[in-house]
Amino acid sequence: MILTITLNPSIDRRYYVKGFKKDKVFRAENVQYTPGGKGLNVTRVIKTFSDSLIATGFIGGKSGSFIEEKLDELNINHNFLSVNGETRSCLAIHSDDGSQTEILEKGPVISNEEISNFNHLYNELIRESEIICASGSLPQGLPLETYKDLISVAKSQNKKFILDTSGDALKLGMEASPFLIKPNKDELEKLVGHVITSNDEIVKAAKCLLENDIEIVVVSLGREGAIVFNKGYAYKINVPSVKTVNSVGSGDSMIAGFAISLMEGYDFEYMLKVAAACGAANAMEEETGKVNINNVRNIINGINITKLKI
Ligand code: TA6
Repeated sequence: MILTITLNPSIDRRYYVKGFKKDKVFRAENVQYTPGGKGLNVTRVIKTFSDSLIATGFIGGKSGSFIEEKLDELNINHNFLSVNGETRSCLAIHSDDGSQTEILEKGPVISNEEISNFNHLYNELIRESEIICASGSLPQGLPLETYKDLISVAKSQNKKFILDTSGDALKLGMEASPFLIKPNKDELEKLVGHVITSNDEIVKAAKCLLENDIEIVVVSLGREGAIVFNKGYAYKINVPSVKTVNSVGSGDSMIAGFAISLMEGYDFEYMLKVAAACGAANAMEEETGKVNINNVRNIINGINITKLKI
């Protein structure tokens, strides 16, 4: 089973606004509210392929209830820790010029007691899970070492832990050697402390990350696909171009593809294709964190992988 962790979930509010500019008043033409936060986007894509899944994290207030109702409607198993704070919203404003502007709230302040209660819940839920996916930012009140501690517990029980976050939470999480991380180019530059301008520099930077005893390093490159590093090889994944409607959540969908592939025991290169195809298929959908299985299958057939010794 896959356990997804969303410590800072969100109601993702997506607006389509023609001619969007700052300092003006607009009426949104198309509004969508979805249970979001990176981990819940991952969750909803996993659900497209398998029911062997449970979602956890912190949830609070009316926004939290909205999210739990939506997950119930989607028949997604969940067991969140209720907190006093209010679960946040994240806004994505899309416009006819193809732009998308995101405004991400910080999320609620989590108390020490709530953190302790979550750790007990996590230790319960992890028993039945082979793969753990933790994605997204930390809400206020959580120590920057939170992911590092969760990974250490998972590794002590030989569970595979996939971590998709950024900044110091990622840097510290890496110290516990998660099974897979997926920094995008910006996150990779922050990790190595310098600008990256070529694929050679990506390779060099990723090799440093592999030294943390991380099994798989995925550097997601948006429309350029991704470069995956594992056991002394770099795999450049070339994805066929797709009609992009909304690319928000594509990185999360890629994580879902890796989790599903690990659970199903797919061979390594097929896993790369599934993950990259999920990312591309998500961009074809208006809804964040959604893929159409037929699109995933068609994209897989169009993917080629270049394998290089590093
Ligand atoms: O990756 C897209 C997205 O998950 C949005 O749906 C929004 O929820 C945002 O990222 C949250 O990011 P964060 O890193 O704060 O968890």
